[in-house]
Amino acid sequence: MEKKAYFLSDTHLGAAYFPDSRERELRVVRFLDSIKDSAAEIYLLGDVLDYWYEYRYVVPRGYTRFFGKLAELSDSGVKITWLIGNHDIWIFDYIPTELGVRVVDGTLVTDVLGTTMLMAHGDGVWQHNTKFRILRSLFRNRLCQHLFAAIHPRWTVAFANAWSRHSRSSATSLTGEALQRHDAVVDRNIDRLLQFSADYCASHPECRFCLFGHIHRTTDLPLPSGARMIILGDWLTAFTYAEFDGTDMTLKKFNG
Ligand SMILES: [Mn+2]
Repeated sequence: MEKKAYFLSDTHLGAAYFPDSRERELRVVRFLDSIKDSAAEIYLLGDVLDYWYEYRYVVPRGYTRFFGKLAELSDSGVKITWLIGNHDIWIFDYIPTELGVRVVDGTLVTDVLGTTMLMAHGDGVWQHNTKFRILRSLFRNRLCQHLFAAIHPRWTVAFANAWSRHSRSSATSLTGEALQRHDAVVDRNIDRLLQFSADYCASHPECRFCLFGHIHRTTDLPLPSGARMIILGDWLTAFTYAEFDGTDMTLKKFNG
């Protein structure tokens, strides 16, 4: 069988603000199961888990079926790459060693079945405001991480879930003008990714695809170089993924 590469992002497993967390996890597992024979490579483009913090000797509960399926696929020879998003920043050595997954922080340019692609979660690709940049550097600061890890998880997990629930529910319960404003921000962010991709491909014509997550809106746009920019959607409401067969890239919806 011809081997393929698959791309998905923003499964936000464990998200407390979304109903049927277990069913969403099982759906991702069914998807991974459905591609296990055809997949040579799988790319997870961030925000795979809604919140994750690896301590040195313990890890958060949950995700058993998902982790088990990733381990099964990686043990059977599928190359799995997990790009860190803005929700699953704190992956250290547990997920790579336990699941056999390559974890990448930042932008990855790589060869996929003979084709050069650029991929990133999608936050931090363009120039953000000061608050965003300070938070981002605090979250990635080793000292801050050690201090955070010293607080008992009964406090930090509750805090993280509350924060996540607040930032998401303020985006999902919008109507009228507020919704229009939100959509305008999404449009602007897509434009920024498009500009970034166009600039990159202008100086790197070998790059054929720029792939992102984060935006939660499935998008497939041509770039001036002839390459394409693809935004993968999400697994909260869209259940979309991209499939690459070595020649063609197709955005698909998983109905299983
Ligand atoms: Mn994100």
